[in-house]
Amino acid sequence: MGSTLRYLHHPASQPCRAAMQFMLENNIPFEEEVVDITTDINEKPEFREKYNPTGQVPILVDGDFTIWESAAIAYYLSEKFNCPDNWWGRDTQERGHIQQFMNWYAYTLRLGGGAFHWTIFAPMIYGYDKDFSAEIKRGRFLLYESLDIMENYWLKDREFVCSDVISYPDLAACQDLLSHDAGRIIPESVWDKHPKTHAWFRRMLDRPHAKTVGAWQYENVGKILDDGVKFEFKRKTAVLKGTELNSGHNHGISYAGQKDDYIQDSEA
Ligand SMILES: N[C@@H](CCC(=O)N[C@@H](CS)C(=O)NCC(=O)O)C(=O)O
Repeated sequence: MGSTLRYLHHPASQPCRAAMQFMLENNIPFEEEVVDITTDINEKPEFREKYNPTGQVPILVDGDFTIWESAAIAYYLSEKFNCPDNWWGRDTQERGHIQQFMNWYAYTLRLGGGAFHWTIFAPMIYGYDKDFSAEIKRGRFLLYESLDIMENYWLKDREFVCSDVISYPDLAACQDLLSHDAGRIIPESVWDKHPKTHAWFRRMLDRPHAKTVGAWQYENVGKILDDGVKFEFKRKTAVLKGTELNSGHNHGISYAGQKDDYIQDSEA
């Protein structure tokens, strides 16, 4: 199989954990390298040029081949290591459903991660005196709407989100909800309205590798919530990009209403 796979990630990151769980579930050998996204190391031009122009993790380096986007990493590895076909679909319809889920998830459940990010990490990044209630509200709206669709569509009459066997979307969705669980974002009253989703989530958490990749998050978010621990964030930008309402506390990213030379130039 050639060179050692390098997996650049951070354990607080939902997509990083999902692709890592995929590797562990499939006994894929890799070496992990934690990228400290509490700093701006991943925003530096050298990092972006070498690994990923978006600066985000996870990233997989396989010899002289580099790939980013968690689902693409898992798909690539599934092909490379000839993993069992339950992960990316056993037939045309299952494969279609998996693509459907991953497209839906990217702009719903994933962005609902803002509920966690703006509640738990944002105060440490931007300051405890800032008001993130609008971001949190938006995140919760997306999260709860996603839970409704999980309950009434994806898990309506299936054991796993895309079929009767586990597939990659189960890992992706589970790891997003794991952050909310660690951050105690979802009240019991909301879980009670989503019994199938809650039961599926508990089943997913029982998988040994879900526990392995999720341990850091439960431990450290627990310290924040129970012991008032404050992690030092050296960055001044959102860790979960795309969940900001405006750039008042997110330097370097354009937002509605901001003067944007690039757009003006291309319109000229
Ligand atoms: N769609 C991407 C999302 C990756 C992502 O959101 N990574 C976040 C951590 S959860 C990150 O690297 N944040 C640091 C940053 O944006 O600077 C994937 O699935 O890989």
